[in-house]
Amino acid sequence: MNPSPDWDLLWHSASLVCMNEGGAAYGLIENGAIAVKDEEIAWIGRVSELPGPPESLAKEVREEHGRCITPGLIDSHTHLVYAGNRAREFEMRLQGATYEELAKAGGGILSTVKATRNANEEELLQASKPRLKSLLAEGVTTVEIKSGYGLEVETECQMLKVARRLGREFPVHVSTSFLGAHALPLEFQGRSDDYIDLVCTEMMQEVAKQGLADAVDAFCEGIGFSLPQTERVFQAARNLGIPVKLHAEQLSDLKGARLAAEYGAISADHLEYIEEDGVRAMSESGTVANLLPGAFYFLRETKLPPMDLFRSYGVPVVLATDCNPGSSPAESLLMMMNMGCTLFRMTPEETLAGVTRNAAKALGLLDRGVLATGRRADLVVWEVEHPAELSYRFGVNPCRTVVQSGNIVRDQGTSIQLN
Ligand code: DI6
Ligand code: FE
Repeated sequence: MNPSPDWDLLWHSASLVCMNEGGAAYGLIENGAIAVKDEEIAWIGRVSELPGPPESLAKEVREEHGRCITPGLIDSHTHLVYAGNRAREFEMRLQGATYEELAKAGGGILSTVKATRNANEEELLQASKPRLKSLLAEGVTTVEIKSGYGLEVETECQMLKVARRLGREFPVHVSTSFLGAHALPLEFQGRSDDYIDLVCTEMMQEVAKQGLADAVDAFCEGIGFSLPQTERVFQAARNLGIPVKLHAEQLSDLKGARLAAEYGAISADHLEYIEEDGVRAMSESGTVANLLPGAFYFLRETKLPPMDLFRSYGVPVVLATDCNPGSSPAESLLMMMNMGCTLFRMTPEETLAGVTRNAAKALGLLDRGVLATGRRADLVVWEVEHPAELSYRFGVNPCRTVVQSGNIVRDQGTSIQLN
């Protein structure tokens, strides 16, 4: 006989959407039960296998009447810390200007750099909070946040400090990426190699010294940085022992994904223009494909990322919001799941894997992303009967309860801990 377990929380009579690989679709356990103790999942299985009557097993017991429970959602690519917005630029694009033309004319990313440099730490924090809150309301328990709108030592550090503060002030795990190589600041016009020198030396060293970056990212693109410049950024990161990832093949095929794979990148992101050689290299290095349908949609792109190649080479596919003021002012990961299906022809199961199990891989956080004993207790109870409903409906939020690291942080769709 099992000794009577002393669990903190127990949910039962739910459909457990475990998202583990290799078993039933979605790793589904019907009429399941899941228990949490401290910060971990302590038990998971069928109600019929519980070691006693549910009420006797935990301090708090909830019957879920067939609702779905998934792992906490993971938004693995955002630029949500920034000041200002680019609604005027959106109007200009709708009148015919392209994203690249605006960038070359000193608008685009550089206009957000101006606003972000002009904000102090508190203003930047206040501007970023509503965006994070929107994500959390839909069951996000882990979020990645990049720098890249400072492009000078002090403001890059300030952005990453704000990201870390958000992680302390809200019930969410924040993973940070240093994106100093996002755009060329005005004061370095015509001297992009000199700017990359700064990124690779003083800027990255200061970020590393203060422990502000969990990864290093770069924008390898005609309007960003070249392949050799990107490689210098990766070298500097390698020397400091920081993992790398890359914005690659968003608007053209510069072979960034292949370079990222050579450096063992955890993810390559966007990838609309990637070709088979890049996908093969990613599969060999275990680099995951992070697709960003919000940017594809908002820039009205037409070139689709090659889903069939990712499938046939076994490259795990991830979905994220890319939340940023220029190419994806999106604050809903559920919406990205719907777009993953409608725009990228992903299956609902692939989209859910893309914001759970595979998104955990994109951040190198292997303690989460699936429901299994011993994993971190990040989970969401949804007001849905089948997991396909999560990507099927759009513009609605069926999130009912969120548990982050073993604590109930949102209940019945209302915030109980957020300020
Ligand atoms: N690609 C993107 O889609 C974002 N950054 C990048 O390198 C856009 C950032 C912006 O336009 O502000
Ligand atoms: Fe991005």
